[in-house]
Amino acid sequence: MELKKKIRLYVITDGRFRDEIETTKLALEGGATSIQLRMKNASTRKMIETGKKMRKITGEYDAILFINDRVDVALAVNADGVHLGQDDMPCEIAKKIAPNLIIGISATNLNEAIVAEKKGADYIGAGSVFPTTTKEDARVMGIEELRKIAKNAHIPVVAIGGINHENARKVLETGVDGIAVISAIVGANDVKKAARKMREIVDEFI
Ligand code: TZP
Ligand code: MG
Repeated sequence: MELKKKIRLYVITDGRFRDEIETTKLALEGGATSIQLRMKNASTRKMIETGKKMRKITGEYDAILFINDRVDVALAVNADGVHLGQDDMPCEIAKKIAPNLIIGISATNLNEAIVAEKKGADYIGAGSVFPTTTKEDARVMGIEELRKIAKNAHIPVVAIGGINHENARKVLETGVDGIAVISAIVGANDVKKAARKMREIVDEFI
């Protein structure tokens, strides 16, 4: 299946809400199509250990596994891809080191999205669409900037930041190819149900 289809419901782990492995299983059962391992304060050893387990589970669901920030960990656990922010390893270097990894780049505005595409990114993570408390330094771009990115990009665009079951339709209407979610799914009491409900919304559009 092409990347564009596989990123339509992209769930990102957050140990502050729930254990990464439990999140992976429940989100996939609910219909997530991509999972990202995001561990901001873990040791490399712990990240690899967790990523390996996630590799096995995502494989069973034919879902994509991304690793946040770390090209080395993505290679070590045989992930499908890596997600890099504006301060992480530059896209062109990551591509050289890991030519077979899918590379996602974060963009907080249209210009960053255009540059990411030029540098060879495979998809764009566009956000934060709405205010969020999950990422401390998140910059809010709003729906109109997101719409511009969705319209101008020639690579898949995944919207991120403050997306929940109430505002997801507004996000999907911009023409993005997927939504990335932390708190509205990982922070829910019933992760599987929250993922399923979100997948139903996504399926109305994509
Ligand atoms: N990047 C931009 S906003 C964000 C990240 C990782 C946090 C998304 O979390 P939530 O809880 O879905 O707003
Ligand atoms: Mg990063």
